[in-house]
Amino acid sequence: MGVIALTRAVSPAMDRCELSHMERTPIDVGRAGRQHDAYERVLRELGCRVVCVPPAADQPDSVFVEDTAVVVDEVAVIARPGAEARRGEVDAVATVLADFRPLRVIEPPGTLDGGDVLTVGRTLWVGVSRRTNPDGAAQLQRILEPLGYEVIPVPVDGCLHLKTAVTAVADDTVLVNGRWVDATVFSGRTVIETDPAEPFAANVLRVGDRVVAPMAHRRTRERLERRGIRVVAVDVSELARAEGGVTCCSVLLSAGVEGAAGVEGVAGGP
Ligand code: CIR
Repeated sequence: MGVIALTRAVSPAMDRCELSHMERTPIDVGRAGRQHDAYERVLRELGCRVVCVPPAADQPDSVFVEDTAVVVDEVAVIARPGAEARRGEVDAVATVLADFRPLRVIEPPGTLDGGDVLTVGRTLWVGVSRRTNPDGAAQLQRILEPLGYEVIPVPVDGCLHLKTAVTAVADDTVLVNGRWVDATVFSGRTVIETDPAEPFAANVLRVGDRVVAPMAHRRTRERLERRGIRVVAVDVSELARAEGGVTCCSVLLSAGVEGAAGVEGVAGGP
């Protein structure tokens, strides 16, 4: 089964991005665009069909398309970003996703950023963070548990999203910065710690049997390679200045399970 990767171009207004845990430093938007092009090329080389959401020049963070949706085989859940300035990003993504999946929607007062959702098989860990509130996590649970998914809320502290602190590098293995998330919630799985000198290195993107990881985090890459994990390095240094990593710039979904069936919310459900 193939993989579709939704992406969205870098906005010329990216230097007005949201920032929570990082100092603002000048962003070379042209260079960010070239890095994003190279990222899309890598996804294609790894076998993804890249589908571009129409660009949003006036939405500084729109390249970080991951935050706008959570997609499983049965449905696409349209997120409600915790940063108010980002809420306008979701409509265009929903329009594209409607071609591939029935849509569900996170409704007020819930907030949820896709960057807070780590999916491995039929388990989803949801970071409760400054962006995703308990109501947003509970709505995701109400949407997905009837479909046979287990949804596990996890407190996140000190970083932007759950996936800033942890991602999966194999079905049974997670890459974790234990300073930002309690690694014991992944018990039963192998835990690889990021190199202490590379706190942002836990954000890697698994595509098939490869892991896409930022070039800047050499020591953590070497840790992964020593465990037999095949890593493809990409330069995302300008995107990182906007507090973005490699998962943020795409939404991956399995191809071949498409079906569209309208929109349905869950607020106020049982
Ligand atoms: C934000 O603060 O929302 C953006 N500047 C960065 C979002 C990164 N997204 C992600 O990690 N999923």
